[in-house]
Amino acid sequence: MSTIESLRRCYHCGAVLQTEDPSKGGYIDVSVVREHTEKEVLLCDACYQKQRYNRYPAGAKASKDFLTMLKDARASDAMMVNVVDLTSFECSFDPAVSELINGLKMIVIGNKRDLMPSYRDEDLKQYIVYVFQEYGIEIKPEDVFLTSLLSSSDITPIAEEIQRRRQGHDVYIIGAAGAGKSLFLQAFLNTYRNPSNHAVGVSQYYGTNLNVLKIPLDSSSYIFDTPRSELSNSFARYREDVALQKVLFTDQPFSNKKGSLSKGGSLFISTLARIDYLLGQGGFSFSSHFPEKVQLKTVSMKKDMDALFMKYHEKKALKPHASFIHSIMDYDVFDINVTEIGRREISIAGLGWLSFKNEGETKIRIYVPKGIGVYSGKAKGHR
Ligand SMILES: Nc1nc2c(ncn2[C@@H]2O[C@H](COP(=O)(O)OP(=O)(O)OP(=O)(O)O)[C@@H](O)[C@H]2O)c(=O)[nH]1
Ligand SMILES: [Mg+2]
Repeated sequence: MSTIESLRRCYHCGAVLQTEDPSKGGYIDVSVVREHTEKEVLLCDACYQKQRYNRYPAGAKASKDFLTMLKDARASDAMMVNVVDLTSFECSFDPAVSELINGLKMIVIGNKRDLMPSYRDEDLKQYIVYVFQEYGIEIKPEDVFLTSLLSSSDITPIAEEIQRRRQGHDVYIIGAAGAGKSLFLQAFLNTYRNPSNHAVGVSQYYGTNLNVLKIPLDSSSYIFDTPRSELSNSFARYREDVALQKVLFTDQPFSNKKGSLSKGGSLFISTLARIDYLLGQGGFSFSSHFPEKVQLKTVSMKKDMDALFMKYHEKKALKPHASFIHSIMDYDVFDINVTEIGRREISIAGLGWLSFKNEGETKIRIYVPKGIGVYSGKAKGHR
């Protein structure tokens, strides 16, 4: 009589587990099979890696109500004033939003210019165009305006441009949490005289639960300030952590520090994030851009880097303290494989960025609190 053997399969992808050929599906290291009983659930090595590493970083996600509002805006051929935080907008794109706003009349306000004085205006405008294009939104450098709305609120040229471009249509101010929408609106109101009998006020947007500020532009059109996104994938989501927000929402230029890591070494960005240098040509030299009061620490290869990182966290040895982190499992971990040659950048939503020159293949592992966005792309040019 022949025997029937039940084959073990990967719990995640369903591939039949095998220990012979790492290049084929379902491969699992033989030691893992030996260490686990027949009854335990097993993952093939590829799926195991994906469980902890290489998952996509959290994307920005607009609420259903917000999308309903944008559909309405699109149907009425409205104009978009898209406010972005220049220091951190790369992770703020929701594909559903991009699709709805692409092709509409649009200007982009690149705000918080004051935080990055070493960059040239033209380079920043080009960079915004490049990132928007990466997300499928076509804009030109002349659609981009740079502002420092915290310190200077004269936006007369921008207000005039909006009036000129909107062609009688409504205007929607959109942008990620903390980008500067409300400051923009305040600055706009400084230049504003109500030309209608309608009052300026907050009301519920038709068909949604959103409370929007409505400012009449003439007897039949309005400018809408849309509310903060509750679904932020940036550090702006930790609103209740006042001490942290004080450090991150700064009026001092980001500090630009040079540093380097040897293979296996790590950069602790306080304990808000961590970057490990896994693989590359020689050492990893970088230029870091974070708010001045975020303390950095470089560490050379350690047997148990996670334990050391958590020790720094528990002892509050680096500032600002990440009060919402309780263990290493509160971080998402991603591997970034950079193969494009030239100046590249890795940015962490709402925190800052690292730029570096890539000369071959560089492999970096990044730890961020769960739900925080991470972006890897071409670097912004700077002097
Ligand atoms: N340094 C600097 N900080 C700014 C600038 N604009 C905004 N900020 C900071 O960012 C914070 C948020 O600005 P808001 O105008 O409230 O942003 P918002 O887009 O309305 O944010 P939500 O309503 O939460 O979506 C401000 O309180 C400032 O601390 C700027 O030009 N420079
Ligand atoms: Mg606001």
